[in-house]
Amino acid sequence: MEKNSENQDLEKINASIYEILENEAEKGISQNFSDIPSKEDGKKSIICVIGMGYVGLPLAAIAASKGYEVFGFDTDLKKLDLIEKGISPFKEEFLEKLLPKVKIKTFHDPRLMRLMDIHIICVPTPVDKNFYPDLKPIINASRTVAQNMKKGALVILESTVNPGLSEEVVKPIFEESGHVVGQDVFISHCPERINPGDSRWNVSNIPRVVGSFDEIGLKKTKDFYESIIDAPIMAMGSIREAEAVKIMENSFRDINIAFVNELAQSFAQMDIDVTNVIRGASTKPFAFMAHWPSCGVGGHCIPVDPYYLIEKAKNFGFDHRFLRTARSINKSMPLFTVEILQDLLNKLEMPIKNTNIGILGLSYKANVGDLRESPSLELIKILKEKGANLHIFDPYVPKMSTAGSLAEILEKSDVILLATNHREFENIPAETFKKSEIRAIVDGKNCLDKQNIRKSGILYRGIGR
Ligand code: SAJ
Repeated sequence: MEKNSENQDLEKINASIYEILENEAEKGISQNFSDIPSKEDGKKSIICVIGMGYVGLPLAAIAASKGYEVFGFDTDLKKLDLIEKGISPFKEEFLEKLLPKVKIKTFHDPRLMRLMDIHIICVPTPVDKNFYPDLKPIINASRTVAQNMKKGALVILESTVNPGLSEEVVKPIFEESGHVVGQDVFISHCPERINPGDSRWNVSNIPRVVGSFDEIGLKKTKDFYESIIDAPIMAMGSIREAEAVKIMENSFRDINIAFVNELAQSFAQMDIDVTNVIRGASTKPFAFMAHWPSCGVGGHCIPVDPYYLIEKAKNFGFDHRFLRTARSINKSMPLFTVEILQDLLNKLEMPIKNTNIGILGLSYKANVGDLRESPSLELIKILKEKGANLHIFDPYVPKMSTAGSLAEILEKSDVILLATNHREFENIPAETFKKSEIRAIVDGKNCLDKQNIRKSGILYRGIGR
């Protein structure tokens, strides 16, 4: 593009930006941007976080708490409205404490991105029904930034991607918009490590790894994360290595969970309580890391990320059969859990059909209300197909609960299937179940009091115990 037409374009964009500013401010969607400190004021870089979810919002909040001017971009206006008011759109202790104390300006007109120095892409990386990675969110976000950013900006991808994605997908998008990577734009990857519901580890204290296409991008990125996170930031040898770290750490977890899930299935035949065996193995102070069997592996990370590597390796003709096997074992756990329930009902000479079965927990993990890939959904699907009369209670997902309280679901149920180890369910006393005449319990997260429940005359089975 010749210089003068580029300048004309710049003028047009700059002019339109201030027009947008007025409109957005009028609509009340965004703060009045006119008080944006320019870089010359000696202020820190202006940050744009794309995707105000579990990953982007905590990151935006911590950057704002460290004095950055932070802008949150999302297409969900309702979410932006809540964030503007300092309200977290989802239940997350760390956020609910920090958000009211910081200022995150929100916007949804991408042309404002020209005002910003660092763009951090935190959009989801789901897999489709065939478990093939869906890159649309990343491609759309990258295009939006590429078409609206100012020259010299830093772009950091936090979303989980397979090794090679930044080179093969993201970089070309910026080049197509006329940016020379390493000159007009610096592109890096810093895989997210958010652990929802964790009261100890959060975005402010979890170590990170960063990778980039060039030294300048690597330094800018490392400097940025070191300025907001009180933990080591490790520079990887390439952007591809940084992408591989996240995939590896989550595949490691999926494989280890599959290992104990397989043991749970075999030890159950040998009358061995696998959770006691894991506790025993955990007394070894080195070279062992406990994982626990359960009714299934859910969430937007562990059951999803291995597919990125499985699919990527296929391009090179490599079959990650170990990863695939682990995935199939973990995917089989809901059905294995229903088979345990069926065993107990057979002992009571009760069919699944028309029996009142209470499902405790919908969320994929304890103390959060997140249904993504939750095993509970698979359990409900299987039990519905078998004609069960289901009652559901999850205090973190009231909208999808059919019972309004624990007391209510116990009253309505003959048998209980615990699918999420929320703190509200852990160690419910045996007499509580007894009083409600519960006849059998399947403990999908091995968190109930097996001994006393059995002593009270209720049939009890856990996963592997
Ligand atoms: N699960 C088991 N057995 C286990 C651990 C988990 O069945 O021993 C199940 C959980 O019930 C859940 C699923 O696996 O359904 C995933 O559990 P998770 O604890 O791994 O929770 P996530 O999905 O929030 O995973 C996050 C991940 N963090 C990132 O991807 C940045 C993961 O890397 C962390 O290891 C994990 O938190 C964590 O340690 O809690």
